Amino acid sequence: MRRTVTRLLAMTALGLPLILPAAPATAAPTAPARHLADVIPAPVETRPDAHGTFQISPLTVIRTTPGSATAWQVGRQLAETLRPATGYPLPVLPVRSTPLPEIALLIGGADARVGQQGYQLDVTRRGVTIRANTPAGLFAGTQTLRQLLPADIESARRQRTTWAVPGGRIVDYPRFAYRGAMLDLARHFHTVDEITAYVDLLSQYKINYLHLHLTDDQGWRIQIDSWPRLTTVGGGPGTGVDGVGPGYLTKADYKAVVAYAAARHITIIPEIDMPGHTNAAQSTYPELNCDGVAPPPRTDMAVGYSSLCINDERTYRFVEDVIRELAAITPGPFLHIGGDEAHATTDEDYRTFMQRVLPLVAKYGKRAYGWNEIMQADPPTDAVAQFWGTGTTNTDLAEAVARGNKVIMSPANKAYLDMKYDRNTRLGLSWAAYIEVSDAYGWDPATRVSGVGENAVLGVEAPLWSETLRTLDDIEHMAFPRLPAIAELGWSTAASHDWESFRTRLGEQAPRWRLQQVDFYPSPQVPWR
Ligand code: TNX
Repeated sequence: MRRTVTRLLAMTALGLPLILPAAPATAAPTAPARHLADVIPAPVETRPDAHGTFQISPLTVIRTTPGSATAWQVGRQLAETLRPATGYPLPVLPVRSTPLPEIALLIGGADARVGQQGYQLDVTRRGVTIRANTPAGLFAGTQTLRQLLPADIESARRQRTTWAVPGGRIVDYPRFAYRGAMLDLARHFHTVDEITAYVDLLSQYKINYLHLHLTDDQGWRIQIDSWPRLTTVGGGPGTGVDGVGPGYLTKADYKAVVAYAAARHITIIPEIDMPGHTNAAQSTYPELNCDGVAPPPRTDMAVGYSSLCINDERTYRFVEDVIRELAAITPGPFLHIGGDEAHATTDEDYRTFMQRVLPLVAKYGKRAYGWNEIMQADPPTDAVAQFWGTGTTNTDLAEAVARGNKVIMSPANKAYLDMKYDRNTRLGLSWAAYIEVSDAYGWDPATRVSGVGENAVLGVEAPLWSETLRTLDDIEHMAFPRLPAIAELGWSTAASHDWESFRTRLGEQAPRWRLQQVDFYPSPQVPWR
């Protein structure tokens, strides 16, 4: 690699301007000057310097910490983001210094506050320097840099002739370590291309976990070798709401999603919902039913009618096979075991089931994660509860927090992306609430539920259930613009929470989304550009 670098440098010094693409035929579109704080999520600290504007030019290089393959990888991703619209070569050079104007991505040397996920970004006339302790922090910094450039940077074609980055310093790091999104593949299947397109959008807003709801009453969407009919039948033709299946992820597909997300510093969390929400498995394998009779497949939207057979050892052989195979292809720390709406399971059976299953998650090296109902089973204190209630009290949850369990906040009437914006929304449900952008933004994860304070909250997650959603456009229309609201609640300080500021910054995202062809909902609450 060294040799390539030297050659590239020599080329750059000698004749690079000669090989630059011709200037675009059309005049550069005008765009307002960006400000350092015009970013979502809002950065912790910004110190603008009006004299420090940097212009990306044909000579700019992206320099990364020598010897760090991961920093170089972040540099390559940044180059790939910036090349189409600028038309500049932006070589990525893992070298100690260059005589050229540079965007430097450096491991180490940042403000001590940035921790494991944050970054420091400095812009002067001579260049941009992003410093972080980890590649994840560098990646977060490059997502900020992207938003500091004119919106045309998102264009797939060369657009304009000047690319200014506003001068000054940003020191930025998250309020919560966990900022998640969830996608439901069971009610309607979503392909690898759709999932990875969603990953691209999530990563721009510093989301670092994607939870995949892989199984439910309507469909089973992940290959399990020891129970092969789960996918060929349970994920086969006619599965999904309204019977529009088939669809499932092979293990190769799943690994491809994991790797794609990892390259964008997003960790995949798989969910197998149990002991309820299991009709797809039970209609495929009769032995998973207490009476040995497979119920018919279901393609309606009802919930709470299915239950695995709690006092049958075959159930636990099945569950252990699934957990073992899934853990083996999941590098992330969490395995989600569902546990919601088990209305067809008695309370006693529910506890019995969870006390058998929770140790299996640990046996295969994973940390158990489940909907808040799992706290009724007194799980070990490293188990994480996902709060999805609409109220502000939950005794089981508060007691679990007192024992030491941590919580992810997904209140259904605030954070559910499948809820309609208002009564006219074409897609989505409304059982929890209508959720306009101001509702999605207008709550605090650390004061939402009594007894669940800042230290008990690991973070936030925005679930997107797919009963009414089929296409990527459908997903985008429900997630945008509310997903960025949840992302800001997870990243930015409570002190910076400010609706007027947020809605203005949100409005400025619209030109980017248009260029990225994101089918967002143009909420009347937002001053769209
Ligand atoms: C409730 S939220 C469910 C899901 C539905 C969703 C629809 C939760 C843990 N369970 O089964 O898809 O509502 O909004």
